[in-house]
Amino acid sequence: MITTFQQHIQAQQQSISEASGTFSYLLAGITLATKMIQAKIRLAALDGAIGAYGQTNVQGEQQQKLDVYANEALLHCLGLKDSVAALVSEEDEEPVTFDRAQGGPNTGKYIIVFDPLDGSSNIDVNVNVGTIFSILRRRTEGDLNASILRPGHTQVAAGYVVYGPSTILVYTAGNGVHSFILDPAIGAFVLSEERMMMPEQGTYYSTNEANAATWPQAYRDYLDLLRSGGLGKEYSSRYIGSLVADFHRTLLKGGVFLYPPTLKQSKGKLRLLYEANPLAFIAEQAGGMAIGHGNRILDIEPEGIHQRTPFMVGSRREMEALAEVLAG
Ligand code: P6P
Repeated sequence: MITTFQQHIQAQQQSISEASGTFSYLLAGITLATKMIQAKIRLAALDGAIGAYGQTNVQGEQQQKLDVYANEALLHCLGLKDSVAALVSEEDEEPVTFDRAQGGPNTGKYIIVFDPLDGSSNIDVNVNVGTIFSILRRRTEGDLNASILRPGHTQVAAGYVVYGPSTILVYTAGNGVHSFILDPAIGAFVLSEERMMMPEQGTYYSTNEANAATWPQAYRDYLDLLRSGGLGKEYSSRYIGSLVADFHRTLLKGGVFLYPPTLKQSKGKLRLLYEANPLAFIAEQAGGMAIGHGNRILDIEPEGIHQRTPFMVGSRREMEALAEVLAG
C-alpha cells in the first residue's frame, strides 16, 4: 500500500521534534504550492505562460512569467498559515511578514526560505526546473532577521521539488533523506525511497567549464585530477545548468557539482540561504559533503538574505579530494 508525504511526516512524528501538527500543516502548504506550480509548468507552453514577465527581480534578473506565478503560489499557500512568521523568497527584496487578521502579534514559529522556481530561464527549452525550500525556527529573542540570518546547520528541514518527466519531492528534517513522486491520479506525493544515500564516489563532474579560465587555479587543478584518473575513476561531464536537476543527479548517481568563484562572481553565483544551505543539508544527510571555497556550507554565518556563495557539493570521495586541493 502507498505511503503519502503527509503520512510519512506523521509516522515520523516521534523522531522529528518539529513534526507537530503545525509543522506537518506547514509542509502541506509547500506541497500544495508545488502541485500548483507543476500543473502550471505542464501547460505553460500551450497557454502562453512561457517567457519573460517584463520585470527584473531583486537579483537584477529578467523574471519569467512562471517565476512570478511560482512565487505567488508559495506566498499564498504559506501566508495563510498562522505558524508562519515570515517568508523569504529569491523574488522578493525583503522578507514577507503577515499582520494577522485579528491584529494580534505575529506568533508564527517558522520562517520558510525558498527559491520558487530555480533554473526558470531553461523553461523555454523544456529543461527541468525546481523549487527549493528551507525551514527555520523563529528564535524568541532578537528581531526576525536574527532568526533568518543563521547558519545552515540550524535548519529544521529542507527540500526541493524537481519538475521533470516525474515531479519528485526530496526532503529531510535531519532524520535521513526521503523522496516522493507526485501521483497525478490521486494528487499526492507518494513515498519512493527512504534514507537515500549518495554513492561514496561517482563518475560525473558537473560545472560550467566556460568559467574555468577565471576560477582560482586550485579548481582547474582539481578538474585535471578528475580527468586524469587521479581518483581511480573515469569521469564524464554533465551540466544541465539547472541547479536542482544537477543536484538531483549528483544525489542519485554521486560525483561532484561545482560552482567556484569566477571573475564576474567572485563570491560565487548561487545563493546561500535558499540554494546552497537546503541542498547542503540534504547532501550531508545523505552522506555527502558541501563546501563553499573550503569552508563547510552549513557553518557559514549569513550576512544578507540574498548573499551568494561558491558552492561545491557531492560524494565524500570527490569532496574530500577537493578539500585537500583547496587546502593546498
Ligand atoms: P550558469 C539558474 O539560473 C541558476 O541559478 C542555477 O539553477 C544554475 O545552477 C546556475 O544558475 C547556472 O549558472 O552561470 O552556469 O548559467
